[in-house]
Amino acid sequence: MNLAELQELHALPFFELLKRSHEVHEASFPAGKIQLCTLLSIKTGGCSEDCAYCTQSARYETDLKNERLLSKETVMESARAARENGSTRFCMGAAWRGVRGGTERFNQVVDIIKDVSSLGMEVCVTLGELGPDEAVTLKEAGVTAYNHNLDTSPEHYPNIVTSHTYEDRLRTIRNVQDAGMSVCCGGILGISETITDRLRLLEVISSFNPQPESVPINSLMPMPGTPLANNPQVDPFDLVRMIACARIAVPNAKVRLSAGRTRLSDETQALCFYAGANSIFYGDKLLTADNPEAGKDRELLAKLGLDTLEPNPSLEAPSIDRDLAASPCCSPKSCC
Ligand code: SAM
Ligand code: DTB
Ligand code: SF4
Repeated sequence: MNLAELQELHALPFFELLKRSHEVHEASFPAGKIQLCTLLSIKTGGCSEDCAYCTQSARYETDLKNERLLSKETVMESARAARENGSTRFCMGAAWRGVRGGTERFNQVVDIIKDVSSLGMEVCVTLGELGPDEAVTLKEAGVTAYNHNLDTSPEHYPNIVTSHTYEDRLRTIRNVQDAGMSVCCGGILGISETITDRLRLLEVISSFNPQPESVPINSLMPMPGTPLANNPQVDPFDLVRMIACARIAVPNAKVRLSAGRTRLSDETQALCFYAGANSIFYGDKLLTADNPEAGKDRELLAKLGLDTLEPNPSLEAPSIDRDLAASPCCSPKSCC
């Protein structure tokens, strides 16, 4: 979808937008099913990058304690617990600029992934920048999806991150797609962006070939010590509108209501699910930040009569549309 189409959608009366996005959702997914995903930070803090929202950047003075890469045993313990608690996707995040084949840490992560992928859950990792060879290695190790967010528009990105570029992010996404992994790519609201920035993000994401398999929508959790620590909370209606636009722009993707749920009312979350969100991070912790308690989420889903999505560990990446131009992942005019 192009920017003009997205702007037209976004400007609809709230309930008209919700009606349309709900129809798209019903056409693409079984009614009333939410995917539960568990996140684990396998390498916390000390990151070289300067993402202005992130407590894991080494550039800011935050309360976060840096940690080494977790052992395989520790990760497996969390992964087994996640499966027992009903999660069907296990996402491992590392605070790195990226990974390079042949290094000790890459080999260790690959070894961890091989074991986690034997548990029958979808395996998602987010390790930063990847080259083509690293992407193939991760695919072969059993990764189902690679999370690499664009976070905002190409225009606003340099205001938020200066240590790598939007182009770098797009290159990694292309490598992930070429290796046959699904792409998980979304954004973050509340980082001083305009509505146009949000819609430009959706314009870029919706022009990927293939479109991403999942689109996480995060709301800023302001982290003391980071440049965005004092940013105001996102208007809940704006969050719902963004979810609805994402659902329409990327109809077959799981739209994940991601960071920031601790500050949302049950009613706002219910509107997000109606608008097309069908996945959440489940468990008391995200990477470093708080998430609603699992019991509270179970209660909310039960109150709304929502069920959970079955696991699909053999999830195939969406296929590339060969009839479209062989652009990396978005057409130059809609991107950078
Ligand atoms: N280092 C990897 C990378 O940059 O892709 C992976 C981890 S990074 C923490 C993954 C995503 O988490 C970011 O792209 C951003 O959307 C989200 N995120 C990070 N800090 C956040 C915060 N304080 N509030 C909300 N979302 C946040
Ligand atoms: C995504 O889009 N959100 C998740 C996951 N992908 C890796 C991360 C949210 C991080 C929230 C801040 C924290 O826990 O430090
Ligand atoms: Fe590092 Fe990722 Fe945080 Fe940026 S978002 S500082 S790359 S961990």
